[in-house]
Amino acid sequence: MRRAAFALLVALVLLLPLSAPSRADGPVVLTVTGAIEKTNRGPFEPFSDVLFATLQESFEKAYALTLDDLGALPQQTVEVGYPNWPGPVTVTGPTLASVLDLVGATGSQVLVQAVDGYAPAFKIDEVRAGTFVLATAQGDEPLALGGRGPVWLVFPAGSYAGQTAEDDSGLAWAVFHLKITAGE
Ligand SMILES: Nc1nc2c(c(=O)[nH]1)N[C@H]1C(S)=C(S)[C@@H](COP(=O)(O)O)O[C@H]1N2
Ligand SMILES: [Mo]
Repeated sequence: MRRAAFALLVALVLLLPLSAPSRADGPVVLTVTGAIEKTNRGPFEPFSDVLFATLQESFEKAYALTLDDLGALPQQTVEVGYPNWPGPVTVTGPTLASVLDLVGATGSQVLVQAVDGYAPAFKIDEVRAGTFVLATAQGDEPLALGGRGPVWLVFPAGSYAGQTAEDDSGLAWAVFHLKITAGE
């Protein structure tokens, strides 16, 4: 009996690492940090997390996603245009809200940070009420790093209070980091 209990304990300990949410194949393209309930990797590590270090970002909790992870979420296609663009674009990807749900975001603000350090912030209430897409493809073409990809935040005009029809400034391209905070 005691041996059976011990065997059960060993089995449980061996299974523990498997209970963390797993990650689909391929390189991580997006990492969510901050006020989140779920994690699938460890805290900030300065040598490997070098882009975070360069942008003076650090974190305790993080959830890393590959393109396959993003592709496994429900996909939303939107056509969006702004006056300074050559024309409307049709992009596809998971909604920002679905990624916030996946990681159990508990804060009220999300900072959407791109590889060049560009980092607009949005109220999570407005993100949930609107159509904010973490686009990974334009038409049938995956978005390229060097172009607007691999992840481009796309939303139509009027998506947050005060956004004018001309203002496409919050549409961050080459997004690699979502930071969830309590907000102001
Ligand atoms: N990564 C990143 N995304 C960005 C920016 C930026 O500097 N870096 N500029 C923003 C601004 S201010 C505008 S107006 C739009 C359009 O800029 P673009 O012409 O460079 O696409 O992209 C937004 N997304
Ligand atoms: Mo801009």
